Amino acid sequence: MDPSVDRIAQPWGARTPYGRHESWPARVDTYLAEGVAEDQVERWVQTASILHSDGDAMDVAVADGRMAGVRGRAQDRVNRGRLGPKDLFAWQANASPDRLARPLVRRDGTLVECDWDTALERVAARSRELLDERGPGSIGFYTSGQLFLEEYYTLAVLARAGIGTNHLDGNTRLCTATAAEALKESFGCDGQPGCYDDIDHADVIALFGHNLAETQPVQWMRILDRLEGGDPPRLVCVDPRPTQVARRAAVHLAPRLGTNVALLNALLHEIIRTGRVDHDFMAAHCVGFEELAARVEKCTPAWAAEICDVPAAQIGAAAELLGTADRLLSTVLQGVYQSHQATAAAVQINNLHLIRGMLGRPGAGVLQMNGQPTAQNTRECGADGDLPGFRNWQNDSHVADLARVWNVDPKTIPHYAPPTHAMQMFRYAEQGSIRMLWISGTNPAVSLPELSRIRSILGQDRLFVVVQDLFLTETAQLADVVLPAATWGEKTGTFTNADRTVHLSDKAVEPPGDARPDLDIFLDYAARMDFRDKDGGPLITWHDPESAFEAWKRCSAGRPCDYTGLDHARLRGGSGIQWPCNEQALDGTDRLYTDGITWAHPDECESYGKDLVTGASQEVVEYRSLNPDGKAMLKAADYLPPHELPDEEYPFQLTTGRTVYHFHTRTKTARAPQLNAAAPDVWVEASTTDAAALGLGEGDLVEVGTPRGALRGRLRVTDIRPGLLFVPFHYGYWDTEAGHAPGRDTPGRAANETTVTDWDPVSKQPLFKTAAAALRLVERGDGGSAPAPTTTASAPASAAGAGAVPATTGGRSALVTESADPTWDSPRKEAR
Ligand SMILES: Nc1nc2c(c(=O)[nH]1)N[C@H]1C(S)=C(S)[C@@H](COP(=O)(O)OP(=O)(O)OC[C@H]3O[C@@H](n4cnc5c(=O)[nH]c(N)nc54)[C@H](O)[C@@H]3O)O[C@H]1N2
Ligand SMILES: Nc1nc2c(c(=O)[nH]1)N[C@H]1C(S)=C(S)[C@@H](COP(=O)(O)OP(=O)(O)OC[C@H]3O[C@@H](n4cnc5c(=O)[nH]c(N)nc54)[C@H](O)[C@@H]3O)O[C@H]1N2
Ligand SMILES: [Mo]
Repeated sequence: MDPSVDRIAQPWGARTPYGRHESWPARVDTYLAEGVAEDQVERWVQTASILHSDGDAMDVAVADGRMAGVRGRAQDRVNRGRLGPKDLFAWQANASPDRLARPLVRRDGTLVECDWDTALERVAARSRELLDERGPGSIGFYTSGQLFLEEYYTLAVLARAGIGTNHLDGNTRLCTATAAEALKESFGCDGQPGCYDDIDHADVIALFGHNLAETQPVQWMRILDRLEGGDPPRLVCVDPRPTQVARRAAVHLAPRLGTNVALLNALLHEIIRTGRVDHDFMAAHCVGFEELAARVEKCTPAWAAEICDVPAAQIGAAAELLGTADRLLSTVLQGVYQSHQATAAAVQINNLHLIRGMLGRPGAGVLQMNGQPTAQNTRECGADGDLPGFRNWQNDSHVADLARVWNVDPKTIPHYAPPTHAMQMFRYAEQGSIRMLWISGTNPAVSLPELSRIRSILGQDRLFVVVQDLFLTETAQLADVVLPAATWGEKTGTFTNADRTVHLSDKAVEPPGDARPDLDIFLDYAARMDFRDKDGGPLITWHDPESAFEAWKRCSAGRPCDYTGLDHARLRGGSGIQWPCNEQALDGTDRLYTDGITWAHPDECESYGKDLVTGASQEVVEYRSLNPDGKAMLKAADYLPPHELPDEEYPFQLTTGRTVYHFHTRTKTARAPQLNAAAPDVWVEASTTDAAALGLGEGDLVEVGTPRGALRGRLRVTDIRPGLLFVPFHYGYWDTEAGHAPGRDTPGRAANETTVTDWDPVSKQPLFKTAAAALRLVERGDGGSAPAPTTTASAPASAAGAGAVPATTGGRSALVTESADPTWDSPRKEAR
């Protein structure tokens, strides 16, 4: 019998240790709903997880026409059969009784059910009116990192060439805009250099602002397995909270919020000072070293220690590890991307790799991570603020090439200015130049900063709001038209994870009621709008996921994200495959830049770069003089203090983020009983020192206030650095007793009631991780504890003593079978 593990109590399951340069053993995780036996499963349908950017491959069990469980796919390169807690349990939300089953339109102030014809005709009619009266700039699209490739591509074509608007962006702006921007700044083009297999080969793994244990738990299992095998890697963790990553790190640096650039400049300073620089690599592949060396010359560890409040000796110890690594793997995520000086900091991590020549070899790579499962596709397909196929909006020949693919006049594709970013789109809606906003697969009434402002923007009469979702979310409640979407498991399509692995997700079951796949909704709208190409033929010539994928292949041909070697049939059965995949690389490509920098030439690059302080776009002339031969660019940046610093009224720093059990605004994970129970409500983390100073204890109801607003939650006292508060951003109000938005006298519980409308000047990614806040007692907890997990970064402080807070467990309903597969040797060979 294979062992069963409570995967709420043990999110990472049992260990399968392996040594450096060995291949990661398979372990197949299976969860079947209570009462369903394996022989009752009628079919297993191939897919991958849609609750983070890892792309954990799995099969969905179907019994009686319904989803009944999931099982990891041992043959997949990404997870070798393992699944994380959300992968295992969140599929249950698909069958939730409150799924939207019929379109809704607003009549006399209330949303009422209608048929598709009525709903889509209303959207098309409003679009036509606005196009006539105000032009394409009055229509905006705000999409997601959670739809499928085929859907984004269709949306990009209909918005950019059909409507002709420049206002199309994704919630990827909140998520991986900085990842994309940092890659463009350093390598001239988006595209993840490294891959997950680098975990097998690295001797030092550095995680910058990345709580991998909770946000990509399966790759954390891989690191845990290496930590218990031969020649384990040493970890460097840069995170102000005591995450599981921090607890296992050889060096844990816990800087003040917003000081990443100071810390990184000191690390670069030390590496250069100690001569641990690969001059041959730089001579062959980089420009800008002298400027970088000059800029960090004064950035000693002692200097950074003051700014970051981290001991200089610890900075030295980290520099020693990074400087002497034989194969260094770095990962970067929201502690950098959503913090102050986001792009400037992310670029310094690229610099670290470039000056050490740590690129393009097994174990030597950088992962500028994605967050959302399909954010990569939003970027590639041009459904975020970029042109499809990583084409450069400032390069007329790139625009002409796109126009050729779409058979439209280049003038049809807006490229007079950078594509509008999401924060600017909301500003335009606020100011009244955008009059229609079509929101698909995202819940901005919980996930954007400064929610009172977002609610008032979306609530305006003059703004026509379309929301395409699975549930009547906080955002959908503010819509004029609500379109019920089919989701993962109910539709077929592909998506690409953070290491460029493309997975197929097949339809397993029927969607509820009249809900339709996002692709069908976009195609129906395009047909109603009768978008035409320059010869009068239909602009959009495809009609289903497979033909949409084929259309995308034509657009990606010859581009860095080349999909021409892939098709749906090839992705069925084996492992996911990494792009570029074409005639030259039929089995896909593990790593980019194995043979020099490929996409930075002035004629090829996706971007001419930006000023790291002001964000101003550079022109081709500047780019050509800086980088005539298309090498990697070392771009230096000075540290600048965060805009909002603690003061007397707001003495704390506040940051926000995630827990392993929940996904975003919890539309799925709150509807999965095991996940919901593990973290049913919001909480506030503070240090033992601060709690003692304020006379606060575990479980007290506290209020966190900033100049924007306030939220209330129970206090969890942890080993977080003093002066810092943390609030998970998962909790909106749809499932509260009130069920409606907080008012002036009823503080909410969403973290974004408090966050600031401010963004990185370069990537335009909002700052969710740097604010000043006040903390006060509302009501004593009477010995109860906060609804915060004990298994993760929110574990009670060590000083609290074991047993003071009940441990997070899942019980019988969270038991998962973990089967080792000793026969499994090389999944990659098997798959190809
Ligand atoms: N369980 C779970 N997994 C997820 C998601 C989810 O909602 N739940 N969402 C997915 C998505 S879309 C994303 S974007 C990723 C995000 O994944 P992560 O980036 O790993 O998650 P966060 O919790 O947002 O932030 C990571 C860490 O940044 C630290 N941090 C905050 N401020 C700073 C700072 O100024 N400097 C540094 N160095 N660190 C700082 C925080 O303490 C936190 O531990 O997760 C993906 N995976
Ligand atoms: N304070 C704070 N705020 C943050 C962050 C933070 O760390 N702190 N992180 C930011 C980040 S990185 C992210 S990615 C965002 C996430 O923010 P959101 O994107 O707003 O969060 P989700 O809850 O994932 O919203 C996705 C919506 O799409 C719906 N949906 C799911 N699948 C489908 C589908 O197939 N079709 C359609 N049409 N709809 C679907 C879901 O029901 C849900 O309502 O939040 C950002 N906001
Ligand atoms: Mo994200």
